[in-house]
Amino acid sequence: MDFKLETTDSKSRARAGVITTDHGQIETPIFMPVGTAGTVKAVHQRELKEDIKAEIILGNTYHLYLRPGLDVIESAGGLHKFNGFDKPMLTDSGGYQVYSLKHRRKITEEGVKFQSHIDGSKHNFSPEHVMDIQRTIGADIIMAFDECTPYPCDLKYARESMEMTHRWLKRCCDRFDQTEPKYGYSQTLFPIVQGSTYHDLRKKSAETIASFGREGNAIGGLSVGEPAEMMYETTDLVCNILPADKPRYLMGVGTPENILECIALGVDMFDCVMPTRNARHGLLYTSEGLINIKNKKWEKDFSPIDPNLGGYVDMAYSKAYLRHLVHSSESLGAQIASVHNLSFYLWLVKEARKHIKAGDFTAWKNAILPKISSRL
Ligand code: PRF
Repeated sequence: MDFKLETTDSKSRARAGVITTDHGQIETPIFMPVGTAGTVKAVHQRELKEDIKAEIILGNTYHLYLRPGLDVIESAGGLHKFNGFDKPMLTDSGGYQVYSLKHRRKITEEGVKFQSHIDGSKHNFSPEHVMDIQRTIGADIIMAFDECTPYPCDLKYARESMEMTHRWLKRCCDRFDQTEPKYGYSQTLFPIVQGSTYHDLRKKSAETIASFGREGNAIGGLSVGEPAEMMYETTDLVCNILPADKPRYLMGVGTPENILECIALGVDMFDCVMPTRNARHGLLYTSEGLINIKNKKWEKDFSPIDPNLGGYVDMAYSKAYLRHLVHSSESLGAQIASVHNLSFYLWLVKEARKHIKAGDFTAWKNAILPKISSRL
């Protein structure tokens, strides 16, 4: 993997760059649609590439390991061959998914014992095992095994958890560096900063993670219920420590506003289930503001979903028709809304990139934020 920084904004710390992987290039800042089980829910690969213009998507170690299982993925020749998406992919390590299981898991120094949410079967994830699994899945960027602390989290727990995440990182790096990719293209490992909302812990974690000298770095443990201001403060502090010449990935973030504010702080990569999950519930992000498409207000609004985006579904379908589909629980409603919301997120980061390069990012951000955050 290679990262070239093209422009750094003079009035904020926003950056524009290009990541190159063996499956192609990613222009940053970028949003990565979430494809938990090897599919971005309700979206075809062709729509991902041609309509949404996704440059990289996410998969989840936890879900893919449980179903379809490594045997199937390895027999297919890796996840790219299995799901037909031939552009870059990233897999999350399971650190967050296992944390979300709450009652079905036990964390020790060795790793995590957990029960499948599918059939209750028992499994173990260790840092070494999670590296092996991600070698078999075969994503271009793979994530270290970490513990994502909840919010709020007491200082003692946060410190001990962070220290364990750092020891796990050493084990991840050792295993990763001793093994080879399985499918003839290269993979890279991103470590994850933790430390809850404690500034001294975050500083320590960012310095430790930076000292590993990997090709990119991630920030975890945020967007877990803390106030947005706290997330921005923590992101700011961490971005000031992580090396400027490597991509920075803020995990699981967030709203369009969160994304623009964190781009301003120096984040290059984002992922979040919000655009797809909200789409399935009828909440649409548009260039004019937020729309609850189920509202009666849209019943006879035959205007296109969002003419400013210029994407296929945004022009081909009206608000009234999409309202009807979502109202009737038609699966096409979820499809159109998901393609639309992801198109909006990708449009937003592309606009951000354009304005970083043009030198007017902050003015553009301040002008667009009230508009896209308003409720129509
Ligand atoms: N760790 C991992 N994945 C994640 C997170 C984390 O802390 C988050 C936190 N928002 C989202 N996804 N491994």
